[in-house]
Amino acid sequence: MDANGSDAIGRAVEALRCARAVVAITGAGMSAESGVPTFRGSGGLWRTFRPEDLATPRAFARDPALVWEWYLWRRGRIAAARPNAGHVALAQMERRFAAFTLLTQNVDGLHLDAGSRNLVELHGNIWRARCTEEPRRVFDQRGDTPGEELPRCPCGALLRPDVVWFGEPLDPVALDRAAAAVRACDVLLVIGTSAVVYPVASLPSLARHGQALVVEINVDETPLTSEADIVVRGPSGAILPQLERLL
Ligand code: BV8
Repeated sequence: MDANGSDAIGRAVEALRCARAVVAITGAGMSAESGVPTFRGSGGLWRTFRPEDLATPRAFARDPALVWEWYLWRRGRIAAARPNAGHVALAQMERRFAAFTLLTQNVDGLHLDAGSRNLVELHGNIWRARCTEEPRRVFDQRGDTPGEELPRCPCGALLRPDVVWFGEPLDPVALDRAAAAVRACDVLLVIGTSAVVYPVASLPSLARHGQALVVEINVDETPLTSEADIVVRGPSGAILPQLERLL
């Protein structure tokens, strides 16, 4: 693990300058400076519920109205948010490397809004809804005004947020793409994630079994910190533009 501060930034820039393939994994901390609440950090979410209590199929089966209320409230917070300088820096980095893949756990769509294209939304996207009977029927609800009734598919079945809940598998194609990119990369940036949600939290060790150098960018310590080669302590909205400018 590296000393913090400018030395860490210098070493991260040096590693990136030599890299052909770079992967970035992002979590809720990436959007904190856009005003989107994180899950487990201070400030927290609207209710004292844990995501594990609301973001599950069982919670939806038990009380779909409560789960939709939570997601509609989150959509309201996200609709007011704009990509911050960290999102923009990652979109610019995409054009600087022969291979750059952005893997996000975030469902807020802010990486897309910032212009990132080689992007894998591993936990889905809050602006989409899908049919509970025909999962391939997906609807973009960005800009929709929620009605009084719970949203339903033309087939009559309830719609649900098109995100991955706890206890649900990630899309195997997306996960394979993520694992392949991580295995092949020279530098893995792990940004704004508490690194406790699996299987995404297992990706950094996959990178280290390859030849990758792991750089953690976070305001706090996480279970990954002791495993990272370089630890840059600070807000991603400030650190990422600094890294991008120095490349
Ligand atoms: C699955 C829904 C299997 C969308 C979310 C081992 C292996 C496999 C699974 C498990 C396992 N152990 C346990 C499990 C089960 C579970 C799990 O990991 N539980 C945890 C809690 C222990 N995993 C699952 O259930 C996964 N499914 O494995 O299925 C399977 C296989 C076959 C068949 C059936 C089943 C599904 C995981 C996805 C769950 N869905 N959300 C939504 O509503 O958003 S996860 C939820 O947490 C969000 O998606 C969020 O993105 C994610 C991770 O949180 P973070 O992004 O890290 O955010 P957090 O607030 O925690 O941390 C923010 C960080 O940012 C902090 O470190 C903070 O310091 C930092 N920060 C703050 N500000 C800044 C900053 N950093 C930089 N700059 C700043 N300004």
